[in-house]
Amino acid sequence: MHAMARAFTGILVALLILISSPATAIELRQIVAGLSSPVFVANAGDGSRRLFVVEQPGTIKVLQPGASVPTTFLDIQARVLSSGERGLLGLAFHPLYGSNGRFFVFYTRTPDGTIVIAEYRVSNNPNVSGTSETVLLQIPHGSFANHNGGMLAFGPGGYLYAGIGDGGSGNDPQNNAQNIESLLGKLLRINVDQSNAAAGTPYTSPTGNPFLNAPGRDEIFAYGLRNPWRFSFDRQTSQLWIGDVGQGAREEVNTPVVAGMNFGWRVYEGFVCTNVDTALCGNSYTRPLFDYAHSGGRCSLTGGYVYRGTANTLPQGLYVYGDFCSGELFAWDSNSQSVLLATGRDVSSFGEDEEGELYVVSNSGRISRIVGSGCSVLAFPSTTRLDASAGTFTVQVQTSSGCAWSASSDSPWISFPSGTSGSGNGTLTVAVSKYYRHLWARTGSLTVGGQTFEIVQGRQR
Ligand SMILES: [Ca+2]
Ligand SMILES: [Ca+2]
Repeated sequence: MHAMARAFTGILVALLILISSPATAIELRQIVAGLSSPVFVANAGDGSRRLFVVEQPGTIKVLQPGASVPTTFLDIQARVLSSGERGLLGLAFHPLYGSNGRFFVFYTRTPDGTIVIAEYRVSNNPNVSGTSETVLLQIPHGSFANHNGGMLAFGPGGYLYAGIGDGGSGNDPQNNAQNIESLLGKLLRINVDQSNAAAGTPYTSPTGNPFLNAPGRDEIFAYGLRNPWRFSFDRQTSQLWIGDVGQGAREEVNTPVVAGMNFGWRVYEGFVCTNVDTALCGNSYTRPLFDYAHSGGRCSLTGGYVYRGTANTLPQGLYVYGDFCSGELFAWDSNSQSVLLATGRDVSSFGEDEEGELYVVSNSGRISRIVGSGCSVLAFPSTTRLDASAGTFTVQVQTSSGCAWSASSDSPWISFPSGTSGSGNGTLTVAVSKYYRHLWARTGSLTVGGQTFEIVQGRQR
């Protein structure tokens, strides 16, 4: 037995697995309930501090600051084909909405499921929209009901971006996402402040779009996407974050996004080759920033926002996103994923108010604001593996408003050579002693700022 243990010594690796338990740093404060399949919430950026809720069957509701009962802003149910992944899916207010009253919607139309991106204008009543529409884009999507995409947002330069799904079914059977003559499976970018008389469109495709004056559709900004349901721009840096919903294995987040990037679907799902086009697996597609697997009930990523709120509910610069199936809210801190909160809800979308505070949309009818629960402290592992049986690693601690934090452990083999407490953002050094009975793994726990991590050291059996 000892001989066998020695034989293993040369290849033994001390595995460190950090599993964050639901953090207690945030909680959800319900602001409105009883909605009909809400899929998005947005602000108009006009200083009114109102929130606008998109209901999938085809209405937009407006909620006054502090109110709990919304009123109807726009009702286009008669135009919308809604069921499953279809419906009224997206809304974006023009950057100058406060003066020009222009806003844009994304829906699947009745009766054929064609994707429509259309412009509306507010009426003389600021809480009621006009009902006439100007159609900008119509993208046939009649073959399958799923993977419509649905996000609209204005980005740098005042251009409108739209996320379009691959056309549906499994494995993108028409290979739309890699076809630059199709608008399916793409991120589009258009200028809605100019029309193109020659092309007969009420918009132009901006300089810098990769296929302008070249083969490929002029509206395309990036491609190789499966179902970019939600994307957002960091309101401080303008960096674009795309949440691309995966198929049966991997959910992925793509950032930063530069014109002409090909994110690899249907050849790649996350970092994994799908083997749908095995010969193409060696091509150099743009890899995601990160992906995660379908485990623990996770199955569909809901892209979110980089937190820049004025209330310091969360650390500045944290990317907050979720999973529709598991109901978890996650944070990405630039190198790892942490569970912020297990909500148990069907998280269909996130949204931002004018102050940059974040909201969680539950498809079953509620919208809640993410609020701080006392001091907000988050801890992120900077590594998940140690290659020695004794060693140190660091945990990055981020806090709101300089909150104090402390760390502890339940195991004598876990120690803190640089101390167990701090205030504000900082680094916690954790040491683990050599584990001699390394045919077996041992488990301890580490608590930092109220979050508990499980540490497993030694061989996994
Ligand atoms: Ca072209
Ligand atoms: Ca990809």
